[in-house]
Amino acid sequence: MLTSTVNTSAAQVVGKPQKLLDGRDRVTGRTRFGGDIQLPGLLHIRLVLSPYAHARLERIDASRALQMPGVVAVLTADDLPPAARQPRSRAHAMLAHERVLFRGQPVAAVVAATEAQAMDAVDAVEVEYEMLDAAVDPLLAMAKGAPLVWPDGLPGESEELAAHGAAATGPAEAAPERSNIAATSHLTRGDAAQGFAEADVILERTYRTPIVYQAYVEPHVTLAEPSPLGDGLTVYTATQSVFGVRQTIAGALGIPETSIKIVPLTVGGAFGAKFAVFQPLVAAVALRLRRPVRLALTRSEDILASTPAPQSIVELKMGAKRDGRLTAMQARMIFDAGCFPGAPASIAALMLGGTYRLPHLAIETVEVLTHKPSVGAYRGPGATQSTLVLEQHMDDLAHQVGLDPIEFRLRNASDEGDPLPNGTPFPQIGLRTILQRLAEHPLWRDRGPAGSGRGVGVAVGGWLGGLEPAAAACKMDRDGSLVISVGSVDLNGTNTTMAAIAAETFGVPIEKVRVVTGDSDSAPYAGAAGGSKITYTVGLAVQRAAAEAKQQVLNIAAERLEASADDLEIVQGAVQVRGVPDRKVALKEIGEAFMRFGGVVEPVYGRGRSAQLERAPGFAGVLAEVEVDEATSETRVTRLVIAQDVGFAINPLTVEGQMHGGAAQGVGWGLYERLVYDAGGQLLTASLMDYTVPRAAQTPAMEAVIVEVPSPNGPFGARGVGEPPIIPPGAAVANAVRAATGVRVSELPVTPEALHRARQAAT
Ligand code: SMO
Repeated sequence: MLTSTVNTSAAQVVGKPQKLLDGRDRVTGRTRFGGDIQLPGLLHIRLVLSPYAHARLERIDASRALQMPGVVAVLTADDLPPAARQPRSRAHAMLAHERVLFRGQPVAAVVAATEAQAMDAVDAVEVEYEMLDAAVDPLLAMAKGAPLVWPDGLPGESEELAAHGAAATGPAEAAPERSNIAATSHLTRGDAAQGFAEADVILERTYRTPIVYQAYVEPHVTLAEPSPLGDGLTVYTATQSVFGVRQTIAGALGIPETSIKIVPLTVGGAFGAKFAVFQPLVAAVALRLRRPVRLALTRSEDILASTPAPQSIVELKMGAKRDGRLTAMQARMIFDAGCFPGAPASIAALMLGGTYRLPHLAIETVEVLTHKPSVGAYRGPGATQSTLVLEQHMDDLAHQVGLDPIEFRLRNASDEGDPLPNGTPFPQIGLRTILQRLAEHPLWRDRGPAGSGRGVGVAVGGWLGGLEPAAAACKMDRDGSLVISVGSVDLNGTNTTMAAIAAETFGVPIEKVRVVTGDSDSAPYAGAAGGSKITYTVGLAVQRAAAEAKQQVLNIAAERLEASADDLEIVQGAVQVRGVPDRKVALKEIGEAFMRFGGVVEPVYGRGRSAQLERAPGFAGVLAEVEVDEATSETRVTRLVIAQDVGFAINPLTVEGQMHGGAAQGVGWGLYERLVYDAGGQLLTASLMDYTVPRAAQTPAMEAVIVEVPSPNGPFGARGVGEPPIIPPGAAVANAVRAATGVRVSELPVTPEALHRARQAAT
């Protein structure tokens, strides 16, 4: 068994800043994306999107569209596999059937020779709708008598249950009343009432967090091409999840997974939104027409029809003693899931009740369906919403008990062994270390008195970290260089991290390592690039693969050098006897020995596998300094410090990049970003003119403080780093606004209008 942690102080490659392997191609525009790919005979799909949030589809008349130049087909749900007409999930609901469930839902797919021809023909498709009342606001959607999103039963209910339901529950009157509540959960510990009785201070408030668009640079894009022979197809797609998207397409189309080959494309940003959404539709169209097709959404289509992060409404009550110890939490978290279930309620509950020690807690989560797009993941899903709320509350509680906000957090912060709300104890975590580092930082220490339009806020939050088995391969080439094969998509520099791990483990410079993300047929298994798990899981497999390849090389050299493999080391492209540098054999020589006709040495091909059993949670903390304009109530973040426990920074350059990018998005949560629907379910923010993603001028000067509390299981002690940095900044900014103005805006984002109103109400 290989141990995963090594003495990193002697490391040559890991822990040193490494430029991205594909950085030059990216910045010079040579990288090819899905929109650049050409296939012979490629047709283009454009979608007819529903103008209404809820309506009956009365008639779709494509006759005029079909006569337009270049148009090959106009397809509706009736032309697609049965899953489209009884969808269990958003990805299965390829085109609307009988009813539309949200503004922007795809209703028909127009296929034409060029994109422009398809776009013109979209306008010629005549759709008759009968408008229906829509459930848009989640609280109204929960009320009795609200229009139901699924009047005939929730999707995702097992077919077996539906088929046997009536018999099992007796007469129809006894069946539970239909509602838009898709799921509820309860997590309790101790007795919350007793906890509040023991409290000296109790704070109760309702918070709201917005619907947020993931705002990746590249809108969704997928191509599909039927196999020239047989029933299969190849799908080229910008996805986070090679094997997951294959499974989803197979399920939606009712064909075997093994008849589908997924070729993952370079992803122009994803942040959780690019698992499987439109791929089944594109695959179904390609198979139906037996022609290669592409669907590339425009920005507005992407905002309207993709899967944003859910809105939350959180009723939160917490109690504390005068000495600063928390006594109890009671919370009700309502997530608006849109038209299909899938909100991250359980992660949210775990972080809401797990970040601090709470002797008594009672957390209820409610997932509500509405006539809006079904929600998807967004970097730190659930944990971000929880932290936005919890950390505002903690700040005000600190004021009420009269403690420094960091000191108050330190008195309650969870540590190794403390239980999450589900009873699972935390492994070793860096939360307390981060709080200490923030407390010592000059931005906090010298922050001066609050008020006068300038303030500094603090917040911390964490991510539990994903797990999934993974395999990897490491082969040596003729010249002694290495090729690493992985099945994970490189969203954020992980392939460069894999190269560093392999180079360090094998003993070659990073320039001697290439990393290939294969297609679903050729790549070793890996989970989706999500959950901050690629370095932690695939990285361990790569480390083991490189170690095995190295052992093979040493064994080959041992015979040639008539030495024990244990006495050999790889130095400057050669295997040499330790301490006897002139007794050596070049890696090239070994490569030549097996890559030739009649060779007698087995090829160097190392394999590594991992199945991590324990999570490696990653915490981050933020100090944000803001200035609030006295006249306009506009908030500007002037400085931001982010400290993050990354376990071990295998590539500090990409780790810092993750911290900067996540923090910028976190500022978006706090101050700018919000998809706004009107009462009828019309989206009012369907362009980047109306939806504010922080621009450079709105992104503060940042300082990244890398904290390294090694994880026992990650390669070189690494933890996942992707999600944590987006989690605390929004609350830190809101707390800074509170410090600057004395006013708490409990509904995010803190817009100038909201802050102005809150200030007026406070005077
Ligand atoms: S939100 Mo994710 O894809 O880790």
